[in-house]
Amino acid sequence: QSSLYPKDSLTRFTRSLDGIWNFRTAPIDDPDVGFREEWFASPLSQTGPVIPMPVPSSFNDITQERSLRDFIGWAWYDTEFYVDPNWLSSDRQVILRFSSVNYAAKVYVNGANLSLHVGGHLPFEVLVKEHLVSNGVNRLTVAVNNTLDEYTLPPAKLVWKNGTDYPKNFYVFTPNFDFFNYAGIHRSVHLYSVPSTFIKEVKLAADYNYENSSGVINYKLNVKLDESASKSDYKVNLVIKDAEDKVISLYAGDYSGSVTIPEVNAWWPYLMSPKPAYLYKAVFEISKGSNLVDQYVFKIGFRKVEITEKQFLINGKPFYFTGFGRHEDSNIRGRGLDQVLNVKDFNLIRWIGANSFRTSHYPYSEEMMDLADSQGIVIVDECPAVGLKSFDNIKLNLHLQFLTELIDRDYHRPSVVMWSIANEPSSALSSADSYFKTVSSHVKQLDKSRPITAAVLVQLDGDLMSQYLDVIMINRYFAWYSDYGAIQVIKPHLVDEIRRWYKKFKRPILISEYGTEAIPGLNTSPSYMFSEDYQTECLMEWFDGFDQLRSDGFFVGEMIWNFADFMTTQGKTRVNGNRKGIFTRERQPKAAAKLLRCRYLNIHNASVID
Ligand code: E9O
Repeated sequence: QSSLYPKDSLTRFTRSLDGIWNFRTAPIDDPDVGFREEWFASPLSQTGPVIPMPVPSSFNDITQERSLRDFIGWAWYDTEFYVDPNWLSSDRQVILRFSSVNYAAKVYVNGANLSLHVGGHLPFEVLVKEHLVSNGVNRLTVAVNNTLDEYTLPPAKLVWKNGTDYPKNFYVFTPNFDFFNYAGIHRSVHLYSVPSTFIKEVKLAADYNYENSSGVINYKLNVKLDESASKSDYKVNLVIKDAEDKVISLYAGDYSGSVTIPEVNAWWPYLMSPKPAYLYKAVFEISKGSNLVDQYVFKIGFRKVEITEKQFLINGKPFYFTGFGRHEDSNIRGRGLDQVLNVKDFNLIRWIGANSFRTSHYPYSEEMMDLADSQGIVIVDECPAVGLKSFDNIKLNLHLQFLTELIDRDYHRPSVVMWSIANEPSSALSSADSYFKTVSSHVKQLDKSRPITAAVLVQLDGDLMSQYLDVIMINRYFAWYSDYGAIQVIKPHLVDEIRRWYKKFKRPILISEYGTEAIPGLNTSPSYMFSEDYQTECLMEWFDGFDQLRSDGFFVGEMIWNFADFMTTQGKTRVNGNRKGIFTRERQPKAAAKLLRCRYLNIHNASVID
């Protein structure tokens, strides 16, 4: 169940439970011991030895233990906190919210089991007031399971090796994807206080009409009513304020409605306007008589996304994606939320002239999405459907559920221009046809305003997914995963193949992955794979090819793989991770960064002088 991000307002008060929690893992050969011995019934430190564990963070890289880095199974966390007695009064509710726990989580408050949640990247919350006390300390226990298998999304393979030539309890864990399966409480944990009748969800869209510069807000409130209350007791107000906090519209309406504002500043992407990312505030209020009951404030941007047979349009103007595939990944923290890193990354994105990125291969933090909204960085919002090598109903149901939760969470965001429903599935299998038909019509039903896309890897002849996409994204690695060292194949392969895709499907196409690995400081002439020279020389060929395709008129963007080096599962092609970054994992530029910067800024007619 998705939810509004916890924010303070006149009626809401939030507190973070982030900090250093206690932590221990269940032994590999007795994964369920924590449930059997009820580790949630007392402080975790009384059940056995615990170590300090930061929240939010992945747990994998915090200690010096290989066994914890590679751990699979149940990991236990707990923390203690006090609650303001006013929070427990009869006209209030208290909500506990997790923004991301990878992969499955069981939540206990003062020993009571309140929630089991599945899915590693989307928020969930529970009402907790009746389990809290104000005359003593409260304990929050979370059991996290990071096991991925054929029944999870993303999927993986877990194989136990029982031969006498293997040590006891030896397993091989092989995800169907290369990025490291970081795990733990990855984003913030909030406790927040709301009135007992409160705004639970808002479906909110701000559309821009570029013919006459007007804006239209459509909304639908889902209000959780106090037991004794009825819907008609309440009035709904919507106040729109501009960036200077001036009220520009007051609307007394219903639980759903539509408001037109005759003249608005549009939300424009970075580099597409001297005044990008203009945000308004939409203040939702419910009141009873003259009493304000609840208030929630959104930031919104008016913009319109459209596609033609050839073009991707934002506010009626052709948009060309200059961007990246990315990861939430950094040293020590793994996939843990890090606001310092997020702000730095956005500065790098702007410095290099990127206007967009894809949230490969899972939903990113709401904090990151806020930065995209406020800085005009366009987002292709991807769900965690990576590594689909077979299709069945268990996967399909998870896939639909995660897409519903993602769209609930991000629907109001101006930065989000497309939903990406998968990355590199085995879309040539005959079972892929009905599978993607169902997924795509599910998304269409939830959002009619945004195109659907996905990243395709299979060949044109076999692919059964693209027919259900509005925009086709293609991942290609000429002269990297094939034709090693043969830089000269890149341009002809690219131009020939992409033209054939367009001829068949007649819809906008972009390259969502291409690139090579490069070890910074490794320089070779003539160029040789893994050197910075090889990466830059390949890029020049790709760029030439992109320019040829651009002149055809249907090619709408280039997203390089990857923004930065990132950690992977160990393997013979991985030298301390995937090194296809334009930046290192520490966010320093490789040689290719300057080249890419000149290209991106030139495309947008922006100055390359710092
Ligand atoms: C998905 C991404 O998460 N695409 C992969 C990226 C990579 O660098 C990975 O990090 O490995 C590329 C898949 C390309 C497979 C090509 C195989 C072709 C053999 C001839």
